[in-house]
Amino acid sequence: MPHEVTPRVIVVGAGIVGCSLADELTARGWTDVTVLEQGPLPAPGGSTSHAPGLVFRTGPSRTLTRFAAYTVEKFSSLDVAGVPCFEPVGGLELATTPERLADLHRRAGFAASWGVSGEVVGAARCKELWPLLDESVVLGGFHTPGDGLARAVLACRAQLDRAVARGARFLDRHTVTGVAREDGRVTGVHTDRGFFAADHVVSAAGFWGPVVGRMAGVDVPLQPLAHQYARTRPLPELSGASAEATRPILRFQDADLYFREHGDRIGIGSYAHRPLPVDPFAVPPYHEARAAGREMPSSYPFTEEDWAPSWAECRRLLPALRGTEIESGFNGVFSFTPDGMPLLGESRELRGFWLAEAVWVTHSAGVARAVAEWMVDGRPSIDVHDCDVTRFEEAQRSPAYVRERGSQQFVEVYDVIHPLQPMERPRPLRVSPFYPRQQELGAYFLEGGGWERPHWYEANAPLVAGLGELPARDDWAARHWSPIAAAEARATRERVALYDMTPLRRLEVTGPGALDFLDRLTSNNLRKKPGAVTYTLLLDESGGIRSDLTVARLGPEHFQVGANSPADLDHLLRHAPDDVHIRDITSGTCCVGVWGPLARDLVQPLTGDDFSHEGFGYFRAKRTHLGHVPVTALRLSYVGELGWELYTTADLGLRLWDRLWEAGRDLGVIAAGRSAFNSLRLEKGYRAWGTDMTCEDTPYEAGLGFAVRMDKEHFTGQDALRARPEPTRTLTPLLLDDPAAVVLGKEPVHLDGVPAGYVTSAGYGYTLGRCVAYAWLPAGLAPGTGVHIEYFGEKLPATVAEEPLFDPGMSRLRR
Ligand code: FAD
Ligand code: THG
Repeated sequence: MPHEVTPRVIVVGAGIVGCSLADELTARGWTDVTVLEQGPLPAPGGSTSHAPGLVFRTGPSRTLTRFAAYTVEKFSSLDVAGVPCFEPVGGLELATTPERLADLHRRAGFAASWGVSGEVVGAARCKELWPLLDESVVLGGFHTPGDGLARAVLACRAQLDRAVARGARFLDRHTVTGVAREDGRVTGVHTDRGFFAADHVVSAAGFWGPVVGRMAGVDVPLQPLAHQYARTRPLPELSGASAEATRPILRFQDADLYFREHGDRIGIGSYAHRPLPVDPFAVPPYHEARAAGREMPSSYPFTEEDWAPSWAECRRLLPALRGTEIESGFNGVFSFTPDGMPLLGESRELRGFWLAEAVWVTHSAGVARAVAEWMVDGRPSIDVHDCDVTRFEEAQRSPAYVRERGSQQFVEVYDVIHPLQPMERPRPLRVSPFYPRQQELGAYFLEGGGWERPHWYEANAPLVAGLGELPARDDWAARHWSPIAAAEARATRERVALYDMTPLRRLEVTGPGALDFLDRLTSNNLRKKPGAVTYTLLLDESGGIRSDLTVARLGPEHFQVGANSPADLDHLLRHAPDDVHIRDITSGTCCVGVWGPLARDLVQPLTGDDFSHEGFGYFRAKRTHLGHVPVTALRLSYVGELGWELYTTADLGLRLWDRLWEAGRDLGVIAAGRSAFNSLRLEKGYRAWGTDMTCEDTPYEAGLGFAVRMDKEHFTGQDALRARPEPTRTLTPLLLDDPAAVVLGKEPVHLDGVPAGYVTSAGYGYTLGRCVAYAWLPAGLAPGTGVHIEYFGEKLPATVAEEPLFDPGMSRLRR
């Protein structure tokens, strides 16, 4: 039998991530795995070595919840000498304020959406679950019986043993000192004990990620911070405890604290203190840390002064602690990223160099499985785009940004975060050329991808009076919202509005091979004459939607691609042959959408070119001049109205804006923001990639089959689509029955009283007079079917609607 050669993999770091990854890789037949660890096994001194191991699965990210669910499932099946790697003691999150209690209902919604069982319970039940609580402090709790405690070091051991049994090697006391490369590919690593050749190197170095990254020339945008963890002396109330822990792991988010039992002691973690950033380049190696009297490199001396306020809160919640003191404590280091999510995936700068970093014990097994699948099969089996290391913009990778955002993530770890809540600093970071005008118009800015994005303009406040009665919103839905958005939506449908589309990613694809390349990579037919614009899908090999794009053919070998995340650029660059050139032109250019029934009346007088329907059809592109400004005009509209996206270089942007503004004055032109934009696109049924659909969904499931040409010669994902059976779930439009009701996204949808799916995006449809919600639901629900959307514990009736919800005859766009 021929000996099957599998790629040589080096994993740097034997924390929970490295150990899990070795297990998952070897389980998939990649058995040539060497894990190099600078410290001594089994507890080499990284974050895992002292992690208290609380595993709460629920949160706003579906991906993280699924990672965590797998960790629970996997660790539950592992033991070392009969000691299980997971204790399903349950989880309990407490509310001591009405706002938190409301938020627990929202979190219960996430749990239901992502398939975690849990319920919001009263104070008495909390007391029953945790008898040491002062019931009078507590308003309620969210109880998740399947959460619990991971024994992280044990789970390392168990997975290490399995990996070794399949052929993996674990070499401790080996410090990786360099990463070797040739022709843009990794070839191995240097260590203090020699060179190790490899086809793939995975950095699972935890908060040392930036150090290993620098060896490879790869940015690793994470900031290590210290976090306080302490144990009390034995409590008489817990004396005789035979088990390590029996009560649920406990969160007291209102005071930034969490708790677990250690036999008859209580362990307490705090995020209440000031951020304590640690320079990963300055962390001493294991033996030096020990020589300096520290337990391990990742644990720093306990700073009493930071603990004091937390200790008071602990004693308020658990009166039994008033009779005891802290026996031991430390400041333990782990990783924070600018958006709080892990860093996963292969570097484009250095092929074969992978990251699996900024990962909690909670998500470790799920992450390891996804990364192993990615390496072995070419892609993970679930959508991980919000963890993909390529997600950051250039402007989000500076050390200063990473430090500032990382620290802010620490501060906000347990905060109630509204889905629209922008980061506070550093702002403003990226602004479009129209920024001064937006400020003059009183823009209410939120932030996305580092960009300042107007959500509405106070200057439009007088228009609200003409709207008639608008339903009142609850406090939560009223955050980062204004009735002005309704007025802006109305003005767009009735007159004309300017939308700043500058943050929309633009890629220029040129060269002799450009057409073949884009045609092969995407699902629609691009073989059209210059001047055509095509809506098309970037699919992966299994037919899942990686992105949706507009491709404008500006010349025989010149295309402008309207894209979504930075991952799109990465994907195109990875696949481009030598005769194709790809440039991200987003930052050097700008875009304004001129949309509404009067858009033609506004634009036509500014140009000598024919902007009539006959002269400039729907989904056509033209290069022209508006006054002094050279523009590329694309006739399409994400808001579903007549008009154009007008692109020019950044230097001319302000001039363009001012010219349009002046020309539109007599037409009643307004500037309109993202809030109206989102409402209008939902009414039109236009999907937002990353929210409504991801690589887990086929075009047929997502209602985008019209953008797939199966009769094309060949494109990525085509074969898989042929093989994929009829959809069992589809992206389904819902209208809320009560004209005053609003949901915001991620809420569970109940069908016949049981959770059957979840809302992707939602927004009030001002033209329709109802809230529109898109949801993943079982396929084949007839329009008119009644469902319920759970919003803060309330079940709001909604009805399956027929698409498109607005202007089915396309009379507004094609004229
Ligand atoms: P690590 O465990 O740090 O492993 C990385 C390894 O890489 C280290 O062993 C290091 O020695 C090695 N390494 C680094 N550089 C090199 C090199 N150049 N050559 C060779 N080896 C190298 N998470 C939870 O889910 N629940 C919790 O309750 C929880 N509580 C926490 C409490 C505290 C006090 C702290 C500090 C963290 C807590 N965490 C918790 C976070 C969690 O511990 C970490 O996120 C997780 O352990 C990280 O695992 P890792 O494998 O990525 O990193
Ligand atoms: N403008 C441009 N590029 C983009 C977007 C954009 N790329 C990314 C993202 N947004 C893509 N999303 C859409 C979604 C819908 C439409 C355009 C871009 C759209 N669809 C019509 C429809 O579904 O009826 C037309 C489809 C067709 O004729 O094939 O307009 O906002 N430049």
